[in-house]
Amino acid sequence: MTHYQKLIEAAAYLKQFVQENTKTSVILGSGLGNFVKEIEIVNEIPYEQIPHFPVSTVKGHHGKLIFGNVAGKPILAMAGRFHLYEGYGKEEVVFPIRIMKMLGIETILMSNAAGGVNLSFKVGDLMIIKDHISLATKNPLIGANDDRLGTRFPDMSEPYKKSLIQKAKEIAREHNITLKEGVYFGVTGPTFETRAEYKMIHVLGGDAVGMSTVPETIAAVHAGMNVFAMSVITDIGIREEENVITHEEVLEAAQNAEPIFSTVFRELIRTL
Ligand code: R1P
Repeated sequence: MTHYQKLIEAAAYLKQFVQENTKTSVILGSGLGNFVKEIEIVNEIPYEQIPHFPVSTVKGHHGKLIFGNVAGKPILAMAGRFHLYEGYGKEEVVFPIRIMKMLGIETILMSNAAGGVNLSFKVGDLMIIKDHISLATKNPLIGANDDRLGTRFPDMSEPYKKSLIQKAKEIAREHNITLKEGVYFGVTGPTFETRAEYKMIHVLGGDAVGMSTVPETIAAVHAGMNVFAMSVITDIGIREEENVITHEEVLEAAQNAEPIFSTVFRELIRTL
């Protein structure tokens, strides 16, 4: 069965759960699953139930699609995403993104836990992703292009929609929230970065580094969808002192920042 046929089958199964006029989806990163408290849930579908859908294997990723309402707007939320380091191929990592397109989603709000590379960042900071560097991760569009999914050579001059970034900044001002802004450097993981790698990422222009989001954004842009993405800075790997990073610390830092993150996402959804 081709990738496209699998997408069609999964989308056909999910169509029954999609509320009318659902145009926005949310992807919840590591430790950010508590955003589901903001959702007035109508349906929850575990990934195992969805034909051809991968399953979440990472702690802090719940593994279900949630259909519901946030701020009175119908949304689709992915509580748990897929990463290349889990052993998934590029088509599996972006499978949900393409399903979203088939279900009528126009705008995806993505989140992730990321390591701080910008020396002015602190643990718990929220960073609007204004751009990304994809060179150290796998481009999901490598291989024969299926024109039904998008064009062979997608433009990437504005992967993260400027108008959405503008709205997020206005929301932050209104709620007295400080948001950083920067470039997300995508890697495959699962190893956290070495000191030398942190330095290299810094020199190359990365402000934060993480193991997700970039392949998803590329697939979303390929499909003609709008993307807004925000990182929670969960550790500062670039600092010189003794600095061991664990996934448990990443989850804890993300959970601590989650209420502020949730405010931004909820209020952004309200405007869409
Ligand atoms: C490492 O702690 C994990 O947290 C981040 C990294 O990418 C990695 O998967 O997860 P998300 O990007 O899914 O938030």
